[in-house]
Amino acid sequence: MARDTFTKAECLYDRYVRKTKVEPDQVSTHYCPGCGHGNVHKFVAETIDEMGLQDRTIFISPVGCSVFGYYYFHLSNVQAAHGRAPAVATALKRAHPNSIVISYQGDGDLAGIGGNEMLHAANRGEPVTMIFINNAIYGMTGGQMAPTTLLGMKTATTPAGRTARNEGGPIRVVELLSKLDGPVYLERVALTDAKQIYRARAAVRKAIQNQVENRGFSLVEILAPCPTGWKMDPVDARHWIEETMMQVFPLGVTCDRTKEIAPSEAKPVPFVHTDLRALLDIEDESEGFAPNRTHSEGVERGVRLKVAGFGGQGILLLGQGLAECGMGDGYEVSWLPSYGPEMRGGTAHCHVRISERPIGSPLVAESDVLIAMNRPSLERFLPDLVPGGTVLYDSSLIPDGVARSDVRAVAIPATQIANELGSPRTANMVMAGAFARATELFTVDHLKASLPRFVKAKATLAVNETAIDRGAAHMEKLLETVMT
Ligand SMILES: Cc1ncc(C[n+]2csc(CCOP(=O)(O)OP(=O)(O)O)c2C)c(N)n1
Ligand code: SF4
Repeated sequence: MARDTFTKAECLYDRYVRKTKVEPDQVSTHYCPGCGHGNVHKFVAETIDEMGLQDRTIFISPVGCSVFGYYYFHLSNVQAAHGRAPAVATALKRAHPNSIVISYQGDGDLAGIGGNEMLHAANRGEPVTMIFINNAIYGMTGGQMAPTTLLGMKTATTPAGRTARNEGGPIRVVELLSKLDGPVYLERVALTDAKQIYRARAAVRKAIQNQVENRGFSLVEILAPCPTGWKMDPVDARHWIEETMMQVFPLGVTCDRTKEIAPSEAKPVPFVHTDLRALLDIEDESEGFAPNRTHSEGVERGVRLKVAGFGGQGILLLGQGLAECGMGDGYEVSWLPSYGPEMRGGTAHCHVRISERPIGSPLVAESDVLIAMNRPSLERFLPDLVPGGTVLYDSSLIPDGVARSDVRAVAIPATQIANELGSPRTANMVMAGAFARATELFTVDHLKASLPRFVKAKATLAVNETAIDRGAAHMEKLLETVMT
């Protein structure tokens, strides 16, 4: 007897292991009952299985309810910043032309904050697949108006209903993009009844197939229910799409040039290597201390550093200075400042990486070294320091030390030394000197030579140099004590 067996697609995880400690191991998704995202995840996953693309596919999840795509898809996953998925997709596809890049976005993400990104990726005809979930609302944040919200529709931000005069009319994405030369395939489908769901599945399949055959940019807009945001039950939500949404967003293909373009092999986009400094006519500031590093043999040198303190202590400058100096010394470096309420008196911090190898991410989740310039910063970032790591802390402001016995705690009275120099703001450079001496990633002389690259007030160069020397000397003394 013939029997159909329905199984979960291979490229969806068996169990959805989440970060949360409350429900770490789940068989259900986080989506609300009746939500359209689940359907579409299934189409994408089944198509990838059918076409044998699991090892080649990179799924880009957006900011929105589908942000957790990586909990479900057993693929390469990248989670993009709000609206930036088309730019991320562009970069990934250009860097890995043989990969299958799927940008999956909601209407707030794709047509709102990321409207420009979407438009230009389509206009450039990037050969990627974009799946656009149009549920006429910002689902994740509680139902605010989206660019696709219908006129008259009441949302959290249009309590009296959207009006053309105040908010403009709903943006019809596939019609808009059809006026461009870039796209090869644009279609709007809907998750209403079985027939339309089947069509939606076929459209997703075609958009992915186009990429496999390297035909060009494809986007499928899917009218999807958001029962929670619409305050409807799942059945009414599907009817509402049919009766109301489809009047404004008619289903159908708005562009199909697929047949005009022969299948081909994806080729890398030629990348022109240019001497940017020469091109931009930038003075070579590194003159005087040209990179002098040869990569060390055996042990790889480098550091994942967090620098933290309060606004006004020159925390970001300290991190930037160490990164600048590392760069001048031939290291790969990154500096990631954290801006925010910290600027107004709370904690300020930055992430710095200095490495002999290319740096994958500027984020420092776990640090090897922490420079803590006040107590709140120490408390906040000490847990991220790896066992055996080093914390340099300003003992003038943190007199009671460090409450961890598995790390090396080094007390540097940075503020006191800076005060002795008559320049309290140089406490950061005292720390920089101590850091240079402690890590020996670069010499103290080199650090001083690089000062003009990041200290703008030239009149303060001399006192900053002295502060570096004092920090290094203090560290030297501590090291001597340990050795003897
Ligand atoms: C830069 C930035 N701005 C705003 C937000 C808040 N935010 C999170 S999700 C979201 C809207 C998502 O709506 P949509 O793209 O329609 O996806 P849905 O949740 O409906 O699937 C917003 C505005 C954010 N996280 N980041
Ligand atoms: S809020 Fe809407 S889009 Fe988000 S999970 Fe719930 S039903 Fe889906």
